[in-house]
Amino acid sequence: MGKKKDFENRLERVINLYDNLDEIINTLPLEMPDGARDTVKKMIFSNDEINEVITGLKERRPPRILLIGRTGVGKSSLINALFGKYHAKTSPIEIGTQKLERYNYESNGEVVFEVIDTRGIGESKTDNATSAEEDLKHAVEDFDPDAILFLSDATQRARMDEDVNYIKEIYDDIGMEIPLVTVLTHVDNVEPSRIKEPDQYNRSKLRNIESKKSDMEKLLSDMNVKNSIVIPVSAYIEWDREDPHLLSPEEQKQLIIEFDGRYNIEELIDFLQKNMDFRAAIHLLMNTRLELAVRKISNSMIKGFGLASATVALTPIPFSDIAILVPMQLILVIMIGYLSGSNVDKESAKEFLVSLGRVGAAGFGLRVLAQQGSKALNLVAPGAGSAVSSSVAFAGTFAIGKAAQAYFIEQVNEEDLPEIMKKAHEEGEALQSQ
Ligand SMILES: Nc1nc2c(ncn2[C@@H]2O[C@H](COP(=O)(O)OP(=O)(O)OP(=O)(O)O)[C@@H](O)[C@H]2O)c(=O)[nH]1
Ligand SMILES: [Mg+2]
Repeated sequence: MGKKKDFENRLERVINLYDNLDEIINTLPLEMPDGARDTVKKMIFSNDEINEVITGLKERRPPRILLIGRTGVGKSSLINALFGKYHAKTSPIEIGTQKLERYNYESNGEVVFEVIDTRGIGESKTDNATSAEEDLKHAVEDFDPDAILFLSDATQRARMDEDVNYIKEIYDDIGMEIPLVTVLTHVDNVEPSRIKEPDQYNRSKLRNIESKKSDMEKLLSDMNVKNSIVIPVSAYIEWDREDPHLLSPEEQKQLIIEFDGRYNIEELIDFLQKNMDFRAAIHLLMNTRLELAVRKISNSMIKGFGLASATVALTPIPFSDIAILVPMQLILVIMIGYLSGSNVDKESAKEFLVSLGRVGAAGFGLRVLAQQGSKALNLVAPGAGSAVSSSVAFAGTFAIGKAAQAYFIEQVNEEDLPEIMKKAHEEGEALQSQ
């Protein structure tokens, strides 16, 4: 089974777990006071963050990207560089009267990217500039891009002013809601241009790249283009056949990287995944950096369950907070287990939770677990003194989630868990005080 297929199966399991949460909660291997199971359900189902993650997983979809840049600046190359694979383009559909094309990138019959590509810069002014901008504006409204990538060639200083001028006009029109990235392309050609291996860039090359970046930043800020970060990249790849764009999609699929000159593409992916819609970000990562997709989902899940735990502490309930928190933590552990693809079930997740208590790491829940061992999970003792503060509840669940992530996903050794929990607990406390 392919890595991606395997990952899709794991996501299905997580989604299924959520969709059948009722049943799961009713059969958790815990003794719980009457009515506690309903409270657990309510706490999880009413949490916005958890909802958002699950909805994001269910509705994951290809990112929609607006690419702006001159002919030859490297728009098509950048997309292939993002994937590290040559993806065939569907036939472009022309939009409006100007050079505006819409197409998809596909892999194994599946759409991985939807793109609108505009070669507007410097080429539209002569004929009919107003209608070019109008076309673009309408296209953006219809297309609703997740991000705008504005490409400028790092080695063509003379053009940068013009490029920035153009982007400003567009940006003023389109508005500032959409993440804008100014991508400086062709940085492998920055002096000393003989150095092409990205891991061999020397200090003078790195300094020159840095200075191109500051030039661009200054131009943008002089033009009052706010909120655009500048990311210098090289999308340079030599494939095992020449003129890959002339090959058939069948042949393109077979292309192999002969020389990989890509530089800083990871930073671009990272910015995009952090700043675009969750549904699109998951899809992007599934096709580019699968491990990061897993971590992003589990991090969001941990945060969601942490916040739900904090809510428990703030809500008056007729039994001990712990009677609600421990089952929630157990469900979080099961979810992370499913996400990791390991063979966890309710029982083994419970054992994991108990063992966390046994290692005696600091933090809520754990202290309780440490004191009482597995008996702590026989949650029948309601009463006074059992309430916890919301920050303690958040940090405790957060730490347990991080420990599960480390153990199931990153496969760290059990001996390292106490230290990981301690750090996570501190991190959880710091997050709460923000
Ligand atoms: N050295 C180097 N060459 C690049 C880089 N990016 C693209 N190229 C080359 O530049 C040429 C043009 O790249 P494309 O990706 O086709 O440019 P484009 O912006 O899609 O051009 P149009 O489709 O005509 O608008 C190709 O020969 C690429 O191999 C880069 O980062 N470094
Ligand atoms: Mg192109």
